[in-house]
Amino acid sequence: GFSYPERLNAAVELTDRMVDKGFGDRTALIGNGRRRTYKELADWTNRLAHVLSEDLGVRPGNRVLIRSANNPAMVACWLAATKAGAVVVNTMPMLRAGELSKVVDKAEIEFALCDTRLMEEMVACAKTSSYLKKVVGFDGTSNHDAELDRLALEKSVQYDAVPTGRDDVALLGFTSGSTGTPKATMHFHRDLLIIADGYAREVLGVTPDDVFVGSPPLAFTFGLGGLAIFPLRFGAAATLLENASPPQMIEIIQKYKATVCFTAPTAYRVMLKAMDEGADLSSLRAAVSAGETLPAPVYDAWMEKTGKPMLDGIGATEMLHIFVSNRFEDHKPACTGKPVTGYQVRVVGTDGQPVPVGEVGRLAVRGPTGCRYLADERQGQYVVDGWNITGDSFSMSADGYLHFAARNDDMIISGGYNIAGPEVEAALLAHPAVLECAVIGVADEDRGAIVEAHVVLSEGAEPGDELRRVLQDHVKAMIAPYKYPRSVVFADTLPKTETGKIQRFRLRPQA
Ligand code: 3SK
Repeated sequence: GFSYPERLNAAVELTDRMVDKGFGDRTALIGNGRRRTYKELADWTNRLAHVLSEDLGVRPGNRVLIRSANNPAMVACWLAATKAGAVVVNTMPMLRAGELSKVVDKAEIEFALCDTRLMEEMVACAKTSSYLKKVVGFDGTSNHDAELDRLALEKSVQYDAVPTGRDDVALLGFTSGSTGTPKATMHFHRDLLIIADGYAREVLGVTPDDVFVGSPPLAFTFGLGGLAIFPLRFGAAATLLENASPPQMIEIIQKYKATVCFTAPTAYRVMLKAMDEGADLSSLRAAVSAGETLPAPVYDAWMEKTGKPMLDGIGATEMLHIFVSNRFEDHKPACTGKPVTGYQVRVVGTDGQPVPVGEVGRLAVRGPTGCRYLADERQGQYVVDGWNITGDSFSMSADGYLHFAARNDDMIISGGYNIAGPEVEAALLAHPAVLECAVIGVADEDRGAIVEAHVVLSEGAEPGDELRRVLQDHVKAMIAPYKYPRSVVFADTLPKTETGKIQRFRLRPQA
């Protein structure tokens, strides 16, 4: 197990403690054209923490919202608020006032730290909120040209961080949920370190020489772990991109010789293509894929081109980070791997009991992190007898490997058959004409539902009836023919969340 002192402030461990351990002169963060050492980051966050405690009046346990794109200033604000004992809610820059209000109301947020470039919607939210007391701007470009930065410059670089308990709440991870009513999971100070000391140490073997890059927003726990907590816990460097498109990530990988990448399969497909055109990504030693299931062709192509496995993993905001993963020394295509040390998993039926080996059921997990929803009756559905029941269907092989089947709401029942939409997607993606696709079930009088594929074509492929038939035959040849998409819709783009997950529900006719 993991053991931490009773008094633990995770932000201190990631900054001042790293300086004490001798990492002061090493690079911690790179972003917006600047590089910060661990000493600079410790000083910066201490100054900011003074402002929060003394000028704004943030008290331990107060909730503080941070609104920003991925940049060093956002990391500094998160660490500073954590040092001040606040409970932080990181939010994505694209949220509108109405969405921010839902978050503010749910978490009863009193303080907001907002990149001045994103102030408009924050102010609109504050106008209607009965909870928000103060909104303060910071300069996301790190020129220290905003109120929070100006106040911080006056402060000491020494700060006595609030001696929080290891089981005090440090972070609220928000998920929108399929109904649109946001849910917030409470995570403790120790949880923030467990994901590093578990997954990042055991699976990735992070060292101080690593340089991280990636696309998930810091507002999403996948990004906060992968692009802030993991590098900072081990004295490594994180590069932060405000708009992490694949071309930008490629540029950063080449410029800083990045070694660990966190992103989703779609971005890796673009990187594979770029490698064909001469991009040099040879510095990467770890390519982590999560958020969407990793199609076997992407895994195969990466393996062939780099000689290294792409590490597919599954996590959940409710669990904080990845709890099942492939390993460098143990990996397979179309397989999510085995539980990360400390976690146990089982595949259960609707009665909550384990299903036979090889059968599809809901993935249940328990371990050192877990779901504690803030004031939400859905807690009783998510955690049953100590098991966290995730939203995904998996099967488990006799030797304990987990294989993704579908998100629970992506199972299609057609003509009496259970068809996992992602399996049809994986077959379609194996065809060179298909760049991206999403498979849904649409109502059908005869069959109850039919499989419908929404397909974005690769450059040069011609949409039309001929290609439609080619793709249908291709699927029939790859998997059981009854699974083929009876309807194929050609699309320019697919609806996605800001974190890159395809929103299949938005393709469904009733949406
Ligand atoms: O797969 C996910 O959705 C996820 C969520 C939170 C943290 C990490 C991951 C991979």
